[in-house]
Amino acid sequence: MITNSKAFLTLTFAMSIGFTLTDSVIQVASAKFVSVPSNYVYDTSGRSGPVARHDYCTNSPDEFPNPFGGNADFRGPCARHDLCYDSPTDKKVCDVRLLQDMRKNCADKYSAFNPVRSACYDTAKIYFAAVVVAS
Ligand SMILES: [Ca+2]
Repeated sequence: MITNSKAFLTLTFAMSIGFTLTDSVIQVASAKFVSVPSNYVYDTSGRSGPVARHDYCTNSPDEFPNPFGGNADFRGPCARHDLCYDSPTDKKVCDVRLLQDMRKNCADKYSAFNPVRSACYDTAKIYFAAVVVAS
């Protein structure tokens, strides 16, 4: 698990190499649940795609661990991120999309009035920072 100070450092690093995480970049219009695509084959044996490991979130947990109830599911966003890396799409576009997709699943799971939603958003940002550093 990534500590908060490491998350801060990685996030600062992500922003220093050209990411600008303004609200307009990460805010999403709809909170529709992002599922695992039907063409995604889960495989933990190693490098399964041309670039990405098809193991959902690789070095991070596949869910936001809600201490008060149900977890938000990040498998769909991570699976789409893996497929995006294997496509010609720019990595930065894939990374921002991952953040947007995780936020969608946070918003799908927790209402706007639930404080767990913002904790889930924070976790999404940490994951985002982690993939940026790992790539
Ligand atoms: Ca992966």
